[in-house]
Amino acid sequence: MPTLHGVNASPFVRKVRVALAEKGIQYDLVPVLPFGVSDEFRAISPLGKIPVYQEGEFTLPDSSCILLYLERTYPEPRLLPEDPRELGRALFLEEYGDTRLTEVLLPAFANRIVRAKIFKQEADEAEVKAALDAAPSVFDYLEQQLEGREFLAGGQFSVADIGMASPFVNFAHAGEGPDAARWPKLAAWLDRVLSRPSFKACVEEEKASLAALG
Ligand SMILES: N[C@@H](CCC(=O)N[C@@H](CS)C(=O)NCC(=O)O)C(=O)O
Repeated sequence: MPTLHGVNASPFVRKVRVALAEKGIQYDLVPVLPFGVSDEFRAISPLGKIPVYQEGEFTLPDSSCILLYLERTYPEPRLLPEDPRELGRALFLEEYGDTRLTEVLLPAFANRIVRAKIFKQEADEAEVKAALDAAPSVFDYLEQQLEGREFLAGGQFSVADIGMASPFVNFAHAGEGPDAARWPKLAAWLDRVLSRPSFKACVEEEKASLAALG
């Protein structure tokens, strides 16, 4: 059985878990916290980051690389559009989710959950606010990308939806979400994507882990 190294509340680990669930692949999740990783872990993750996916001797870091590997190895159901332009769009929107969107949405989680609940330090609400100030322009962009579309690319659920929805789960854990009155397409898309069994199973498990932190 494949192994996934990482912790459940990471947006990048979640991307891989959702893809594995969509493709019906069983795996073991081996907990690795992304702080001060061991030399042994660094040997399979040169950047010291989670997730890393492992099948026997084969190891692969980086959620986007893992998703591409899974798509080639387990092609059904497809998580990448066939059309070359939609494929390019899907990969770019996944990248946007991994970078710009994460920059804006993760500070709330990093402060209110990681800092306050795991490290028992005071959340830096000024840092959260600075990140949230950029949220409207990012949400406007997403609202535009969803114009006339049920999913972000290729008329199907894809890596674009996985990569873009995943940081919103952390945002929700931190008590935040986009205003549905101002960004109705974004809110409806998020409901649609997060109500898939693949995402729901992750979110339920994460809520239980976070509740146990007190
Ligand atoms: N591009 C990487 C990003 C992974 C990433 O940043 N993971 C975070 C945890 S959510 C991490 O391991 N951070 C530790 C570090 O940056 O040293 C991917 O898509 O997997």
